[in-house]
Amino acid sequence: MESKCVRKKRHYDALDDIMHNIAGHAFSDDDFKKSKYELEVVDAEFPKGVISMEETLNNELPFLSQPRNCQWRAINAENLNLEYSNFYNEKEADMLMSQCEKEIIYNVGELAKVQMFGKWIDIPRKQVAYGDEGLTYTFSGKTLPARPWTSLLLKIRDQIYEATGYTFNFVLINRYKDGNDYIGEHKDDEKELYPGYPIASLTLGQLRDFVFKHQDSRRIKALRNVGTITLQLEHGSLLLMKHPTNSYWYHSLPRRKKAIGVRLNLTFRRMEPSKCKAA
Ligand SMILES: O=C(O)CCC(=O)C(=O)O
Ligand SMILES: [Mn+2]
Repeated sequence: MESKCVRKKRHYDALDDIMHNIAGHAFSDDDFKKSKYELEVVDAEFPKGVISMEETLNNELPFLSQPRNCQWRAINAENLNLEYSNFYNEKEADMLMSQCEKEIIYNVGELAKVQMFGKWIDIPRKQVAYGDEGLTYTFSGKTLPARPWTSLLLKIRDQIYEATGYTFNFVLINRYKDGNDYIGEHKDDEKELYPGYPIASLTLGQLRDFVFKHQDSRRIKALRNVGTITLQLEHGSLLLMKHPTNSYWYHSLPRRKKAIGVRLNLTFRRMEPSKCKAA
């Protein structure tokens, strides 16, 4: 009879195959719960001495353990307080992007819809949240549960901490398959966000316009004209959105038909666990 270890390893390999081959698509919530449960069981009983995901990352993406040597550029306007850096170089960003494309599992079904004008519609991009257990994120009538951190996401989060001193317990990931996918004007001002804490936004892939509009200048009958600020967020870049930006400025990633590549964006956030709604 097959030993318990061999059975566990076979099981682990099979899960690993699924995780890597479906390349970020189409897991249902049931699949997710099942695979999470099984991975936990397998991890807990897996024999010592077998190469772990952590070691694999250290071998394949060694730069994830090396201090960043990045220059920060301040971008300021009235109540707009941003810092920008080329956090990962092009080669590093390529490797990170391909690893994210292999392992990030996006929401499907009900979790991929939002309520607008009383109707449920598919969001115009793919989205998923990862983070500490029990954290959720509620926007446009939808509460997203955080999936458990992966080793990769934890390493990126920790590297941002090393470089900035900011600690995050949650990351929201958006995948824009091409320039038809977008995110509309909004502020990141949800109740569960820790008040006044920065949001760190890591971009991988296609260069796209990222537009800031002051709340007083949005409508046709705007109160006044505070100039729009358009940034082009580069592959591997990190944008720190600091207080009080999200109290005054809306941001968006508009449609750009000519942009043909995939863009991933990871916004690392600090949430207040007591303010998160149950999923
Ligand atoms: O894709 C981006 O750069 C930003 C995404 C964003 O604003 C959000 O998820 O709140
Ligand atoms: Mn946002």
